[in-house]
Amino acid sequence: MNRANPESGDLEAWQCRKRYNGQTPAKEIKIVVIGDSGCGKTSLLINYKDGKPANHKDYIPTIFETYNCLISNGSSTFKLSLHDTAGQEDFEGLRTPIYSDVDVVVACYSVDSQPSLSNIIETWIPEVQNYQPDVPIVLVGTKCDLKNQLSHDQLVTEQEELEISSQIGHTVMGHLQASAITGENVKKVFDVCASVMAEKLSNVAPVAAQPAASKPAVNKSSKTASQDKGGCCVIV
Ligand SMILES: Nc1nc2c(ncn2[C@@H]2O[C@H](COP(=O)(O)OP(=O)(O)O)[C@@H](O)[C@H]2O)c(=O)[nH]1
Ligand SMILES: [Mg+2]
Repeated sequence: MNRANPESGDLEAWQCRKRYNGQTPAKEIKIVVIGDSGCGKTSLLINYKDGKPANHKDYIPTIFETYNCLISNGSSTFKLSLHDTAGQEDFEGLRTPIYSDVDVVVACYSVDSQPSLSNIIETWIPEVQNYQPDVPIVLVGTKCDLKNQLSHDQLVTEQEELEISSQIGHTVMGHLQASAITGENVKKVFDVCASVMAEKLSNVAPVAAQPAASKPAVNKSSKTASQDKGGCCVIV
């Protein structure tokens, strides 16, 4: 999908508006990114916003301001409204207002942190579902570049990832691994969010969602292709 910031007034946004013939976005999609502190939420959002890989030396703000951009799959154009939960990880009372009217939740864990994966099911999903029981979830294993650097026992296992996904159940609409350092799958995370909404609006089961929504499984073809490049797998 193509994207541009409609408010920035920059060349890309102008080209985007021109390409869509001034078309009004079909819907604003509110996306909230949750997960343990340090798992890489802000980096993921910054990578998506800037369209380039993050650098370890880059300054990562604690708070990522709400960011709006247009995204189009050719037939529909959406305005994405991206919300970080920066700095609020330890304060549930501060977080809960953000769940109001959320359309899609991006739930992040880091592939080098088993506790961050466990907390998806122990903390994050129960909290979100307390406010929005049926909200679609896109599960994201962040920092997947570390899979090439760390030993097997320093990483969460695929079995553990699939178990958490299956425990969440039918609201998981996609399960990916991404890296804000290499940029692997970052755009895809938000493409999946938009396609979930597009399908929801057209009342058809999301294509990308079907395997994860029924029974999470590794997409063998994606995995093989990306592993060939030494990249990250897509678990949808
Ligand atoms: N290797 C690696 N490190 C990352 C990645 N994303 C974030 N980090 C690092 O993880 C730390 C926490 O990132 P941040 O985005 O602030 O996490 P947040 O607290 O969840 O928002 C920072 O030191 C980042 O440089 C990634 O994709 N790969
Ligand atoms: Mg942050």
